[in-house]
Amino acid sequence: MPTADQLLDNGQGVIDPDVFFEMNTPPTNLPEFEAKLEAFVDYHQKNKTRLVFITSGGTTVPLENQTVRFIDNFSNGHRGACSAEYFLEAGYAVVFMHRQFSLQPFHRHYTHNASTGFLDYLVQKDEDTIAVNPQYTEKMKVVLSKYHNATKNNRLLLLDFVTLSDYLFKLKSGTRILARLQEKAMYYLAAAVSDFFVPSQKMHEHKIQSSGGALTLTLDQVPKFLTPLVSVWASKGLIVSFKLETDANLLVPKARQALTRYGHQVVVANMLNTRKQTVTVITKSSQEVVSLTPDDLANHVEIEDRLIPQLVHIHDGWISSDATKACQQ
Ligand code: PAZ
Repeated sequence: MPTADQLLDNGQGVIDPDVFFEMNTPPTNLPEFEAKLEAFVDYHQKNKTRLVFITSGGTTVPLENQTVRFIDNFSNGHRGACSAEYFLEAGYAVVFMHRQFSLQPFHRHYTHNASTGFLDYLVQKDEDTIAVNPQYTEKMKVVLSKYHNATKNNRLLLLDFVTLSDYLFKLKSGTRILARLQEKAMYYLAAAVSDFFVPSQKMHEHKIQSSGGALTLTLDQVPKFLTPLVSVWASKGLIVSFKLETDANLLVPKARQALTRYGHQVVVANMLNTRKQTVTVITKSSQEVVSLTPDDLANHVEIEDRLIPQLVHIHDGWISSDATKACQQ
């Protein structure tokens, strides 16, 4: 088998996406992932429901094949979990492909909270009865009803990933399964995906020993998977990618560069420290800043409440432009 170094496609240390899939082993639960997704997509194709494939949370980069240590990132999946709820509200069926144990739609209101743990939401009524603490009942009734509405109508499918490789195999497979929905599918790529990794061929098999002294790591660049995603895997769907920066001067230029390089439809640009208050929605012909006002913040409005309707509107246009193209043929 060729080594990663022999397969560099452009002399800059980046391998071709196809080569990545040849050189890495698919996750063992890929067949189960595919079966669940096939059934969900079939169901919604028959019901003519629009479907959004959301990726959420961060990918890990293992340093050893038998992994003790890995590189991680900051993302806890808030953007993805929150967005899923607003897409459900807008009538979409949602595939929520998330980092295992990151925030999930609806559950997010009661998890990952530094001051309130699961048991704090409960009170003991008598020896045999436990109930929701009355201070949380009103809000919980609303969340529970929306959650039941999504699950009883089979409109929310939860699928997970952990490593970068796991994510990329599932992204490829998942987008190809959704491709049959053509323009009715939206791909909302909010996961924080590592740009660097250790190819399995270069990875230590066992736990790296500290007796070897200081550890020097060399990471390869992750292939640009948006290229095949836009041109082959999901070419008919509406593709929304995210661009995260910490330097405000780079944000819009890098987002525009991504649109030009990959040729997809929308980039949502956000800054690390203000991502919950402001995002910029960028298309080839438009650029709109979506921000929460001080009043919105005081009323606990979430930025996704403003962002998702805009994307649904862009999706409306995408679907009708496709219908127009079909009529003209
Ligand atoms: O998961 P989270 O709510 O903590 O963060 C969301 C986010 C910043 C990861 C997302 O909005 C985003 O920008 N995703 C793409 C990151 C990137 O440029 O790879």
